Amino acid sequence: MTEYDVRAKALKDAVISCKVPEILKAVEDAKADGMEAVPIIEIMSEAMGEVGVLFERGRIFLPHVLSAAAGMNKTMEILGPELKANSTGNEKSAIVVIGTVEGDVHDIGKSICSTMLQCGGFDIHDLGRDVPKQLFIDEIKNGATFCGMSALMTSTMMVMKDTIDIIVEQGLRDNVTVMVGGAPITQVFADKIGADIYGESASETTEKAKAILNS
Ligand code: B12
Repeated sequence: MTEYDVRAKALKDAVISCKVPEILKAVEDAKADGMEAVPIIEIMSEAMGEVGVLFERGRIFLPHVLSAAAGMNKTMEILGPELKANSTGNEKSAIVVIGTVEGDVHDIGKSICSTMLQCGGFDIHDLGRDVPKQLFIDEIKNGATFCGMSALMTSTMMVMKDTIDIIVEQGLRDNVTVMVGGAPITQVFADKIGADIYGESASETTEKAKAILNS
Protein backbone atom coordinates (compact mmCIF):
# COMPACT_ATOMS: atom_id res chain seq x y z
CA MET A 1 0.00 0.00 0.00
CA THR A 2 1.24 3.49 -0.83
CA GLU A 3 1.20 6.27 1.76
CA TYR A 4 -1.80 7.75 -0.08
CA ASP A 5 -3.69 4.45 0.20
CA VAL A 6 -2.96 4.30 3.94
CA ARG A 7 -4.29 7.84 4.42
CA ALA A 8 -7.33 7.14 2.24
CA LYS A 9 -8.11 4.01 4.27
CA ALA A 10 -7.78 5.97 7.53
CA LEU A 11 -10.25 8.59 6.24
CA LYS A 12 -12.68 5.90 5.09
CA ASP A 13 -12.44 3.99 8.39
CA ALA A 14 -13.01 7.21 10.33
CA VAL A 15 -16.23 8.00 8.43
CA ILE A 16 -17.42 4.41 8.89
CA SER A 17 -16.70 4.69 12.65
CA CYS A 18 -19.42 7.41 12.63
CA LYS A 19 -17.49 9.25 15.38
CA VAL A 20 -17.03 12.97 14.82
CA PRO A 21 -13.68 13.29 16.73
CA GLU A 22 -12.21 10.36 14.75
CA ILE A 23 -13.41 11.86 11.48
CA LEU A 24 -11.90 15.26 12.28
CA LYS A 25 -8.63 13.70 13.41
CA ALA A 26 -8.35 11.71 10.18
CA VAL A 27 -8.97 14.90 8.19
CA GLU A 28 -6.30 16.79 10.17
CA ASP A 29 -3.82 13.90 9.67
CA ALA A 30 -4.53 13.75 5.94
CA LYS A 31 -4.03 17.52 5.64
CA ALA A 32 -0.81 17.31 7.66
CA ASP A 33 0.40 14.65 5.21
CA GLY A 34 -0.23 17.04 2.35
CA MET A 35 -3.42 15.51 0.99
CA GLU A 36 -5.51 18.13 -0.80
CA ALA A 37 -9.10 19.03 0.02
CA VAL A 38 -10.72 17.58 -3.13
CA PRO A 39 -9.44 14.00 -2.74
CA ILE A 40 -10.22 14.10 1.00
CA ILE A 41 -13.84 15.07 0.23
CA GLU A 42 -14.16 12.49 -2.54
CA ILE A 43 -12.88 9.64 -0.36
CA MET A 44 -15.18 10.67 2.48
CA SER A 45 -18.20 11.01 0.15
CA GLU A 46 -17.68 7.44 -1.03
CA ALA A 47 -17.38 6.26 2.58
CA MET A 48 -20.73 7.94 3.38
CA GLY A 49 -22.24 5.63 0.77
CA GLU A 50 -20.82 2.69 2.73
CA VAL A 51 -22.34 4.11 5.91
CA GLY A 52 -25.66 3.91 4.05
CA VAL A 53 -25.08 0.25 3.20
CA LEU A 54 -24.32 -0.57 6.85
CA PHE A 55 -27.48 1.30 7.87
CA GLU A 56 -29.53 -0.60 5.30
CA ARG A 57 -28.19 -3.91 6.60
CA GLY A 58 -29.09 -2.98 10.18
CA ARG A 59 -25.44 -2.98 11.27
CA ILE A 60 -25.67 0.65 12.41
CA PHE A 61 -28.60 2.87 13.42
CA LEU A 62 -29.89 6.35 12.65
CA PRO A 63 -27.85 8.14 15.39
CA HIS A 64 -24.68 6.68 13.82
CA VAL A 65 -25.66 7.99 10.39
CA LEU A 66 -26.47 11.41 11.87
CA SER A 67 -23.09 11.47 13.61
CA ALA A 68 -21.22 10.55 10.40
CA ALA A 69 -23.21 13.27 8.60
CA ALA A 70 -22.23 15.79 11.30
CA GLY A 71 -18.57 14.80 10.84
CA MET A 72 -18.92 15.31 7.11
CA ASN A 73 -20.51 18.74 7.58
CA LYS A 74 -17.79 19.81 10.04
CA THR A 75 -15.18 18.62 7.54
CA MET A 76 -16.73 20.88 4.89
CA GLU A 77 -16.55 23.80 7.36
CA ILE A 78 -12.82 23.10 7.76
CA LEU A 79 -12.00 22.42 4.10
CA GLY A 80 -14.40 24.94 2.49
CA PRO A 81 -12.17 28.00 3.10
CA GLU A 82 -9.12 26.05 1.85
CA LEU A 83 -10.98 25.07 -1.32
CA LYS A 84 -12.01 28.68 -1.89
CA ALA A 85 -8.49 29.97 -1.28
CA ASN A 86 -7.04 27.52 -3.83
CA SER A 87 -9.82 28.03 -6.36
CA THR A 88 -8.89 28.90 -9.90
CA GLY A 89 -12.21 30.61 -10.68
CA ASN A 90 -13.29 31.21 -14.23
CA GLU A 91 -13.23 34.13 -16.67
CA LYS A 92 -17.00 34.06 -17.05
CA SER A 93 -19.53 33.76 -14.23
CA ALA A 94 -23.16 32.73 -13.95
CA ILE A 95 -25.80 32.39 -11.25
CA VAL A 96 -26.48 28.83 -10.10
CA VAL A 97 -29.59 28.07 -8.10
CA ILE A 98 -29.10 24.78 -6.27
CA GLY A 99 -31.04 22.80 -3.70
CA THR A 100 -32.30 19.43 -2.56
CA VAL A 101 -35.77 18.80 -3.92
CA GLU A 102 -39.04 18.91 -2.03
CA GLY A 103 -39.53 16.03 0.42
CA ASP A 104 -35.82 15.26 0.69
CA VAL A 105 -33.58 16.44 3.55
CA HIS A 106 -30.27 14.94 2.37
CA ASP A 107 -27.99 17.89 1.75
CA ILE A 108 -24.39 16.82 2.28
CA GLY A 109 -23.66 16.08 -1.39
CA LYS A 110 -25.60 19.12 -2.56
CA SER A 111 -23.57 21.36 -0.21
CA ILE A 112 -20.29 19.87 -1.47
CA CYS A 113 -21.43 20.67 -5.03
CA SER A 114 -22.30 24.24 -3.97
CA THR A 115 -18.87 24.79 -2.46
CA MET A 116 -17.01 23.36 -5.47
CA LEU A 117 -19.12 25.30 -7.98
CA GLN A 118 -18.44 28.46 -5.99
CA CYS A 119 -14.73 27.66 -6.15
CA GLY A 120 -15.19 27.28 -9.91
CA GLY A 121 -16.29 30.92 -10.08
CA PHE A 122 -20.07 30.50 -10.07
CA ASP A 123 -22.39 32.77 -8.08
CA ILE A 124 -24.27 30.31 -5.88
CA HIS A 125 -27.81 30.71 -4.62
CA ASP A 126 -28.12 27.67 -2.34
CA LEU A 127 -31.74 27.17 -1.31
CA GLY A 128 -30.90 24.36 1.12
CA ARG A 129 -32.97 21.21 1.40
CA ASP A 130 -36.62 20.24 1.00
CA VAL A 131 -36.96 23.10 -1.48
CA PRO A 132 -40.42 23.79 -2.98
CA LYS A 133 -40.38 23.56 -6.79
CA GLN A 134 -41.59 27.12 -7.23
CA LEU A 135 -38.46 28.51 -5.50
CA PHE A 136 -36.24 27.08 -8.27
CA ILE A 137 -38.57 28.66 -10.86
CA ASP A 138 -38.48 32.06 -9.10
CA GLU A 139 -34.67 32.03 -9.11
CA ILE A 140 -34.59 31.20 -12.84
CA LYS A 141 -36.98 34.09 -13.50
CA ASN A 142 -34.61 36.28 -11.50
CA GLY A 143 -31.60 35.42 -13.64
CA ALA A 144 -30.18 32.04 -12.58
CA THR A 145 -28.88 30.38 -15.75
CA PHE A 146 -27.95 27.08 -14.07
CA CYS A 147 -30.39 25.09 -11.92
CA GLY A 148 -28.99 22.23 -9.82
CA MET A 149 -31.28 19.73 -8.14
CA SER A 150 -30.23 17.00 -5.74
CA ALA A 151 -32.30 13.95 -4.76
CA LEU A 152 -31.14 11.04 -2.60
CA MET A 153 -34.28 8.97 -2.47
CA THR A 154 -36.14 7.00 -5.12
CA SER A 155 -39.32 8.64 -3.78
CA THR A 156 -38.05 12.17 -4.56
CA MET A 157 -36.26 11.59 -7.89
CA MET A 158 -39.37 12.36 -9.92
CA VAL A 159 -39.66 15.82 -8.32
CA MET A 160 -36.77 16.75 -10.60
CA LYS A 161 -38.85 15.85 -13.65
CA ASP A 162 -41.86 17.76 -12.28
CA THR A 163 -39.65 20.84 -11.84
CA ILE A 164 -38.26 20.51 -15.39
CA ASP A 165 -41.85 20.21 -16.68
CA ILE A 166 -42.76 23.49 -14.96
CA ILE A 167 -39.61 25.14 -16.39
CA VAL A 168 -40.77 24.04 -19.88
CA GLU A 169 -44.42 25.05 -19.29
CA GLN A 170 -43.33 28.52 -18.22
CA GLY A 171 -41.22 29.01 -21.36
CA LEU A 172 -37.96 29.14 -19.38
CA ARG A 173 -36.26 26.02 -20.72
CA ASP A 174 -33.94 27.85 -23.15
CA ASN A 175 -32.74 30.19 -20.37
CA VAL A 176 -31.32 27.54 -18.08
CA THR A 177 -28.93 24.60 -17.91
CA VAL A 178 -30.46 21.94 -15.67
CA MET A 179 -28.07 19.85 -13.57
CA VAL A 180 -29.15 16.82 -11.56
CA GLY A 181 -27.36 14.54 -9.12
CA GLY A 182 -27.57 12.43 -5.97
CA ALA A 183 -26.82 8.78 -5.25
CA PRO A 184 -29.81 7.20 -7.11
CA ILE A 185 -29.48 9.45 -10.17
CA THR A 186 -27.83 8.13 -13.33
CA GLN A 187 -26.99 9.52 -16.75
CA VAL A 188 -29.84 7.45 -18.18
CA PHE A 189 -32.31 8.97 -15.72
CA ALA A 190 -30.96 12.48 -16.36
CA ASP A 191 -31.45 11.99 -20.12
CA LYS A 192 -34.92 10.56 -19.61
CA ILE A 193 -36.17 13.57 -17.64
CA GLY A 194 -34.50 16.04 -20.02
CA ALA A 195 -31.71 17.40 -17.79
CA ASP A 196 -28.60 18.88 -19.42
CA ILE A 197 -25.95 17.76 -16.92
CA TYR A 198 -25.68 14.66 -14.76
CA GLY A 199 -23.00 15.04 -12.09
CA GLU A 200 -21.72 11.90 -10.43
CA SER A 201 -19.48 13.94 -8.15
CA ALA A 202 -19.00 17.59 -7.23
CA SER A 203 -15.79 17.90 -9.25
CA GLU A 204 -17.39 16.33 -12.34
CA THR A 205 -20.38 18.67 -11.98
CA THR A 206 -18.12 21.71 -11.79
CA GLU A 207 -16.12 20.64 -14.85
CA LYS A 208 -19.28 20.01 -16.89
CA ALA A 209 -20.87 23.32 -15.81
CA LYS A 210 -17.68 25.23 -16.65
CA ALA A 211 -17.53 23.56 -20.08
CA ILE A 212 -21.08 24.72 -20.87
CA LEU A 213 -20.45 28.23 -19.52
CA ASN A 214 -17.30 28.60 -21.62
CA SER A 215 -18.78 27.04 -24.80
C1 B12 B 1 -26.46 10.74 5.55
C2 B12 B 1 -27.80 10.09 5.25
C3 B12 B 1 -28.92 10.57 5.93
C4 B12 B 1 -28.86 11.76 6.89
C5 B12 B 1 -28.86 13.04 6.05
C6 B12 B 1 -28.11 14.17 6.70
C7 B12 B 1 -27.91 15.32 5.73
N1 B12 B 1 -27.85 16.48 6.32
O1 B12 B 1 -27.81 15.17 4.54
C8 B12 B 1 -30.18 11.55 7.69
C9 B12 B 1 -29.84 10.66 8.88
C10 B12 B 1 -30.88 12.82 8.18
C11 B12 B 1 -30.99 10.72 6.71
C12 B12 B 1 -32.37 10.65 6.76
C13 B12 B 1 -33.10 9.78 5.97
N2 B12 B 1 -32.63 8.88 5.11
CO1 B12 B 1 -30.79 8.84 4.54
N3 B12 B 1 -29.06 8.49 4.02
C14 B12 B 1 -27.89 9.04 4.29
C15 B12 B 1 -26.74 8.28 3.56
C16 B12 B 1 -26.15 7.30 4.55
C17 B12 B 1 -25.61 9.09 2.98
C18 B12 B 1 -26.01 10.23 2.03
C19 B12 B 1 -24.80 11.10 1.81
O2 B12 B 1 -24.68 12.13 2.46
N4 B12 B 1 -23.85 10.64 0.98
C20 B12 B 1 -22.58 11.34 0.77
C21 B12 B 1 -22.73 12.43 -0.31
C22 B12 B 1 -21.43 13.20 -0.45
O3 B12 B 1 -23.00 11.77 -1.51
P1 B12 B 1 -24.16 12.22 -2.51
O4 B12 B 1 -25.26 12.87 -1.75
O5 B12 B 1 -24.48 11.11 -3.41
O6 B12 B 1 -23.51 13.43 -3.34
C23 B12 B 1 -22.54 13.33 -4.36
C24 B12 B 1 -23.12 13.03 -5.75
O7 B12 B 1 -24.31 12.27 -5.72
C25 B12 B 1 -23.26 14.36 -6.40
N5 B12 B 1 -24.46 15.17 -6.15
C26 B12 B 1 -25.24 15.27 -5.06
N6 B12 B 1 -26.17 16.21 -5.19
C27 B12 B 1 -25.99 16.77 -6.41
C28 B12 B 1 -26.70 17.78 -7.04
C29 B12 B 1 -26.36 18.14 -8.34
C30 B12 B 1 -27.08 19.24 -9.00
C31 B12 B 1 -25.31 17.43 -9.00
C32 B12 B 1 -25.02 17.74 -10.40
C33 B12 B 1 -24.57 16.43 -8.36
C34 B12 B 1 -24.93 16.10 -7.05
O8 B12 B 1 -22.14 15.06 -5.89
C35 B12 B 1 -22.00 14.75 -4.50
C36 B12 B 1 -20.59 14.98 -4.04
O9 B12 B 1 -19.63 14.30 -4.80
C37 B12 B 1 -27.53 7.58 2.40
C38 B12 B 1 -26.88 6.34 1.81
C39 B12 B 1 -26.43 6.50 0.37
N7 B12 B 1 -25.94 5.42 -0.17
O10 B12 B 1 -26.53 7.53 -0.24
C40 B12 B 1 -28.89 7.34 3.08
C41 B12 B 1 -30.19 7.19 2.24
C42 B12 B 1 -30.17 8.17 1.08
N8 B12 B 1 -31.24 7.55 3.20
C43 B12 B 1 -32.28 6.82 3.04
C44 B12 B 1 -33.47 6.97 3.81
C45 B12 B 1 -34.56 5.96 3.55
C46 B12 B 1 -33.62 8.01 4.74
C47 B12 B 1 -34.84 8.30 5.60
C48 B12 B 1 -36.21 8.15 4.92
C49 B12 B 1 -34.71 7.40 6.83
C50 B12 B 1 -35.86 7.33 7.76
N9 B12 B 1 -36.43 6.15 7.79
O11 B12 B 1 -36.19 8.31 8.39
C51 B12 B 1 -34.60 9.76 6.03
C52 B12 B 1 -35.08 10.76 4.94
C53 B12 B 1 -35.98 11.81 5.38
C54 B12 B 1 -36.27 12.74 4.21
N10 B12 B 1 -37.51 13.14 4.06
O12 B12 B 1 -35.43 13.12 3.43
C55 B12 B 1 -32.11 5.78 1.94
C56 B12 B 1 -32.89 6.10 0.66
C57 B12 B 1 -33.47 4.82 0.08
C58 B12 B 1 -34.17 5.03 -1.21
N11 B12 B 1 -34.01 4.09 -2.08
O13 B12 B 1 -34.84 5.96 -1.46
C59 B12 B 1 -30.58 5.71 1.80
C60 B12 B 1 -30.09 5.31 0.40
C61 B12 B 1 -30.07 4.70 2.89
C62 B12 B 1 -30.51 3.31 2.66
N12 B12 B 1 -29.71 2.51 2.00
O14 B12 B 1 -31.56 2.95 3.09
N13 B12 B 1 -30.20 10.10 5.84
